[in-house]
Amino acid sequence: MENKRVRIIKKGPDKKGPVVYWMSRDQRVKDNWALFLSQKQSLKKKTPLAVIFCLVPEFLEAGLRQYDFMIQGLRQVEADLRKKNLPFFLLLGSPEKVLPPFLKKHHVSALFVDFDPLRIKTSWKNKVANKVDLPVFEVDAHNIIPTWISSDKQEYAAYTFRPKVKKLLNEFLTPIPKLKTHPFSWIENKEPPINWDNTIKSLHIDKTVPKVDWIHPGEKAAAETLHEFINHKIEKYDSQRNDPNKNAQSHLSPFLHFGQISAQRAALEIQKNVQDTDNIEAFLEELIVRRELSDNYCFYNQNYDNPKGFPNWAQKSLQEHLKDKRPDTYSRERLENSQTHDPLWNAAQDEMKKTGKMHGFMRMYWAKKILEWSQSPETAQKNAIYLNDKYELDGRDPNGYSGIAWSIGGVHDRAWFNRPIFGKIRYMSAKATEKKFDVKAYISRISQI
Ligand code: FAD
Ligand code: FO1
Repeated sequence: MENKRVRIIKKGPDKKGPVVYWMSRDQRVKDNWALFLSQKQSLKKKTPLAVIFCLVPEFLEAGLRQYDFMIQGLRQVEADLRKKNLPFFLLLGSPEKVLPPFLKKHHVSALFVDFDPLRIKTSWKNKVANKVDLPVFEVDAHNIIPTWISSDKQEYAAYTFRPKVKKLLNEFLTPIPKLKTHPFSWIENKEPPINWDNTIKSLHIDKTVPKVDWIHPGEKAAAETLHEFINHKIEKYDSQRNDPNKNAQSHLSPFLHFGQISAQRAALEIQKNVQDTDNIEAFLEELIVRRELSDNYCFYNQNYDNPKGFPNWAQKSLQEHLKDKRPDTYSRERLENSQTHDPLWNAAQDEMKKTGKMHGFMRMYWAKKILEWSQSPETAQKNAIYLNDKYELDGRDPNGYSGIAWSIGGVHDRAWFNRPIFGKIRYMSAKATEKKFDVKAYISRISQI
C-alpha cells in the first residue's frame, strides 16, 4: 500500500477472501482514511468488505454519559454504512477474544485497524495480531499528519513540533477521497441485526454520571457543530477563546475524541470558508499542532499518565518540594464533590460534572490547583486523570493525558521561577485568573445549570 497513512503491523499471506476494517478510534463513515484504504484493498482483491466494532463492557473511567454518546454515534455509522452496501458488525467483548474467531469464520484475508497511541489500544492490537495469520494494516485516520511521520521522537514542546507540522501540511492537508458504494456484497449476512437498546443495558458501566443533552452525538451533529462554529463563532475565537463566559470554543472535542468528525475535514472547511487569518491560525494551532502533539506525546512516551513521563527538570524540581507544607489538601472525594475552599475551582469541577465539558482555560487552573492541594504530584495526576476521564465527554484521550501532564508536570512547557510545592512548574493563581475574565459571572452561571 503506497499510502503514507498506512503501515504494516503484521505481514501475512496474500490470500483471496473478504477484508475487514476493525473500527475503534475513528467512528465515522465520511472522511475516514482507515475505511477508505480498507475499501481500496478490497476493491483490488474484488472481495466484500465489513466494518467491525468490538464493544468492551468497560473502558478506562467511561460511564453511561460517554458510552451513550458513543453508541448513538455508532448507530448512525451502521445506517450510513448500509447505504454503501457495507455491513457493520458489533462484537461484544474484548477484541482479542471476539475478533479472531470472526475473522477465521469468514476467511478474512486482510485486517485494517485505526491508529491510537493509548496503551490499552496498542495491547489490543498486538494481542489480536498475534492470534491471526493475515496481514494487519494500521492507518492513522485521526491525525492530519500520521504520527509516525510528523516526528520520529517525542517532541519537547509545541515550538519544536510546529515547524515539522508546517513543513508537512502541504503534503497531508489535502482533499479526502470519497468512499464508493461497495460492489461486492458481504457473504450470507446471518449475524442477527444489532439490538442497540439491549446493548447499552448489557454493559456493566457506572450509570451515576448522567448523559448530557446540550450536545447530540454522531457524524451529522458533528458536521452541524463545525458549521455553526465557522458561521457564528470563529470570528471571536482568537480574542475570546480563553474566556469561559464567552462560549467561543468550537465544542468539537467530544466528536473528535470519538472520531465522529475528521480533524482534516474541519481544517479544510475552515481554510475554505474563513477569511480572518488570525482566527484561522489560532484555531489550527490548537486543532493541529496541540492536538497532534498530544498523540506524539502518548505515542513516544510510555509514561504519558504518570510522573515518570515528566521532563527531568520538572521531576527534579517537584521532588525537591515534595516535603513542602501543603496549607490545603483535599482527598479525591472532596475534589469530586467540589468541596474545596476555592469557589472558582468548585465551579469548574461543577461545570465538568454537570455538562461533561469544562472550559479549556479552566482545565489548566483546575489541574494546577489539584497539584497544589495534593500530598504528591503522583496523587495529583492520578486524581486529575480519574476525574477528567470519569466526567469529561472528551476524556480518556491523548489530549487529556497531555493536558494534565502539562499542568502538573511541565510537559511541553518550560521551567518558571521556583516556588513552594510547584517548584519550577508554571503557577496559576485565582488572582491572576480574575484579571482574565469575570470570575463571579462564571461561578453564578455554573451554579444555575
Ligand atoms: P477548541 O478551543 O474549539 O479547540 C478545538 C480542538 O483543538 C479541540 O477539540 C482539541 O482537539 C484541540 N485542542 C484545543 N486545545 C487543546 C489543548 N490544550 N491540547 C490539545 N488539543 C487541544 N482535550 C480533550 O480532547 N480531552 C481531554 O480529556 C482533555 N483534558 C484536558 C485536561 C487539562 C488539564 C487541560 C489543560 C487540557 C485538556 N484538554 C483535553 C485540551 C483542551 O482543553 C480541550 O481539547 C478543549 O477545551 C476542547 O474543547 P473544544 O473542542 O471546544 O476546544
Ligand atoms: N473503543 C473500542 O474499540 N471499543 C469500545 O468499546 C470503546 C469504548 C469507549 C468508551 C469511552 C471512550 O471514551 C472511548 C471508548 N473507546 C472504545 C475508545 C475510543 O474509540 C478512542 O479510541 C479512544 O478513547 C481515544 O484514544
